[in-house]
Amino acid sequence: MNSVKGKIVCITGASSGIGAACTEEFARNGASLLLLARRQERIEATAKSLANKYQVRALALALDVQKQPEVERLFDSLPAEWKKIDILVNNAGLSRGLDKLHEAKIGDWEEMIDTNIKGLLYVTRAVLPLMVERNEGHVIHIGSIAGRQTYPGGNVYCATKHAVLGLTHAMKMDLLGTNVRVSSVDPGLVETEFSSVRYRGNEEQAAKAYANTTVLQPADVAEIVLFCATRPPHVNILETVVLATKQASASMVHRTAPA
Ligand code: NDP
Ligand code: 8X3
Repeated sequence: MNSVKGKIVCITGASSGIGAACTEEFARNGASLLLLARRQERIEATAKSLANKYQVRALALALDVQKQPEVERLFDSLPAEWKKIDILVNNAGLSRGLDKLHEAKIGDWEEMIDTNIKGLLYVTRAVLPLMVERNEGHVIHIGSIAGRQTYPGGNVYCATKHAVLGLTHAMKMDLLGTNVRVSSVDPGLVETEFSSVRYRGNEEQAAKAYANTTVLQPADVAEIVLFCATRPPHVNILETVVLATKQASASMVHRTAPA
């Protein structure tokens, strides 16, 4: 096992769901954590609590990954002791709506593309050059089963996650000859705020995604992210698909009663 103790791990979207679970998992294993998200109070509280609980270093900084100049400024102005990022977890992402393509709101597309593709690229572009220069590091994307299949109304969200998988493969080629690793961890349904965000706070609608079945929990995904990060340096897990036992594909979920 390649320990993450003392390594600097930067997690985008650390304020909720999978990102928050990754934060806890890496802290439990002794990493130093750079937490990024827009909801600063949340990540500040998490940073404080993890620092106390696991005696690790944790820094929380507000960031909207859609804003390229802000992304660049944040990484440029990191304190010296935080600049050497060993592991970047590109987790920040969202979906908006499940409208048919010909009925969807353009603004929803912009938000998903700007966050899930462009945001991921902005952060990666800011962090990766130093990894390449140091000839070490690991970028882990949180993709999705939606990056391999589609489902009704998933159109643009699925396209953004297909892009993430494509970028993973492209980066692997660009990084060939360096020791920098890249992985995509692609889960199916995970119980987080994702559905609430998709339905803009309609909790009744959101709950249906996870009703009458057993889906993955954020910690299930975080364990896999840690597993990828802790392989020996010569091992690069490129892709991982993880589904709940009760999910067979992006659109097939076994439920005990109609949701
Ligand atoms: P959550 O809604 O619980 O978490 C999403 C996180 O992304 C939040 O911390 C949010 O922070 C952050 N985020 C969203 N937009 C931005 C932005 N513009 N700038 C910075 N941070 C942002 O959902 P999940 O934990 O489920 O989602 C995490 C990732 O997992 C996403 O990429 C999602 O596509 C993917 N995924 C989710 C699955 C699921 O079923 N839940 C399955 C497969 C993949 P804040 O709002 O504070 O900025
Ligand atoms: C999130 C899970 O099934 O809504 O990527 O696409 S799903």
